[in-house]
Amino acid sequence: MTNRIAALIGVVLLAGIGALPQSASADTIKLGNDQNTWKLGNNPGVSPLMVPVKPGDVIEIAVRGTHGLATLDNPGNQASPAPAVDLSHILKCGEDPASKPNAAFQEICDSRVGKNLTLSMRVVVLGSFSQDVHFWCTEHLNIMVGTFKPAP
Ligand SMILES: [Cu+2]
Repeated sequence: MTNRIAALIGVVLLAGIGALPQSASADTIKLGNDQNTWKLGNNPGVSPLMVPVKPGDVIEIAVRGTHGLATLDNPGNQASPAPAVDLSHILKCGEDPASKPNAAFQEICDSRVGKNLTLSMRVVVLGSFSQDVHFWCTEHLNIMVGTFKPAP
């Protein structure tokens, strides 16, 4: 316990003097929709939407209307080869990590009991995330697409 506290103090001190790179801090990435396009934070919606993320970041996906997110094997707006849903990129709640060795994201399984309910899902970016992962809307398919990209 003492070691953990000492390590924590060390991190705080390093952060205070700017020794830690910017990428050391995890961010919450808010992914939403603007009609039938994805949008990042308060920016206008575009398709395809590029979403820079890094390991440790939490992606919170909250939509208005009927939309959902599914990862793909190819860019969602690509003609050939046509994209297909490929959920091997995301470890869903309750799934055995061994069943998806290539997963770059993991769904966060937080209990909502006793909290205000929101129509959202959250995933955390895993340390294995190192290359583009494409996605589209489960309802609007190739007209509502995006890509999670390694943050520079
Ligand atoms: Cu949609």
